[in-house]
Amino acid sequence: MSVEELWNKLKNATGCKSLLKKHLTEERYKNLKGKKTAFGGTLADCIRSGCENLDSGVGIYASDPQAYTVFADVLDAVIKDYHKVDKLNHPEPDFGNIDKLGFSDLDPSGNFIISTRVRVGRSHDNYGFPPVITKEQRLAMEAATVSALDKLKGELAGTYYPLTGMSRETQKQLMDDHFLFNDSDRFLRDAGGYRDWPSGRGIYFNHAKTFLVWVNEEDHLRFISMQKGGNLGEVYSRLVKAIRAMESSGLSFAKRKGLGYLTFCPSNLGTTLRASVHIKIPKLAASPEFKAFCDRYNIQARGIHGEHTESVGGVYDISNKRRLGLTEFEAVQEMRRGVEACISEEKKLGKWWRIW
Ligand code: ADP
Ligand code: CIR
Repeated sequence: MSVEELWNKLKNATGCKSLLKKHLTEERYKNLKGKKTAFGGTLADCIRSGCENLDSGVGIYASDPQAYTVFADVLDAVIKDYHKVDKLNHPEPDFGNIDKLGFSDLDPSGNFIISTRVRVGRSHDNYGFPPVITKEQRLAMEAATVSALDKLKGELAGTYYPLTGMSRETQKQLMDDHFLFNDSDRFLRDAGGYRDWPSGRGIYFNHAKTFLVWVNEEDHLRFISMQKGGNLGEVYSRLVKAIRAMESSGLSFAKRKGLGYLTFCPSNLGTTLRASVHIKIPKLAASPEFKAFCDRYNIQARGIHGEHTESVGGVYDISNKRRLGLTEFEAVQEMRRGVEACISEEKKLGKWWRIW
């Protein structure tokens, strides 16, 4: 579809609640429709997914790092709305003191939290995002990444497994165990996320599968630390060490003053950090107050197979919703407070159920 067709579809949509629909006004559309980034990215590349999928929550992606400047008129409005900030003055990275975090296991009883995961996204400054990157560029970026990963030592040392050539059974097992990404997100597909699939994609993990790197999934890179149970302190500290090691391995990551680290989706900008638990909260989740509860703590509930999936057996993925306008340490603290509140509320509801 041409940019005009995409725009008309969005303009005429009724019941569409996306941030794209809200912020791409006629005036902004007219001003931006003819623009192009140095990577060749257009307004159509940014809005295609949100116009094809009118049930999008955000609805817009950045075609490449420069889109945040060229299409700032609409992207800035979406970013402020999603992250609930008035100004785009994201602070410099601050991971806190990992030797003195002040939190460790959020669920020593082991009754609620099944596993804990913290991830960040990183982009290479000199490559476009999925709508514009070529197969050759993606392969070159994969090679540069793998040579940096090869330098990791100690607990972080591991092996890179390209998706090309990986058996379907191995892929399925890694996905079922929540380690590997899949290729079935229609929002990402329509944004160009699966072009030339599986070429240039892959996963790196250490022996214990507690540190993983996704290459060329939604973002150029995703660094992930995860383990069973609720020890957020261990998971977060491992991730911070990994980020520092990757930064000193010669890779340079896209970052802008006021926006923080750049990612494909504006919902991930800033810290790019999503700290999550898989947690058993069947009673709280069934309560009519659950949505308001999540909003109050700035947390987001997802199903257990990732975004846009359903919960299974009352187990939810609970994470910090905001990633921009606060430091990495503050984002993790926001998630910690939300998870502690979930546990305490679930316990309270459990008591009431027993009395009745
Ligand atoms: P992200 O945007 O953080 O990459 P997704 O929602 O796409 O997250 O999920 C990616 C994968 O990570 C999915 O398989 C999901 O089940 C898994 N995952 C997320 N949080 C946890 C967690 N706390 N424990 C185990 N797996 C998790
Ligand atoms: C949406 O707008 O609902 C999708 N494009 C997803 C937005 C946030 N998620 C993401 O980046 N993975």
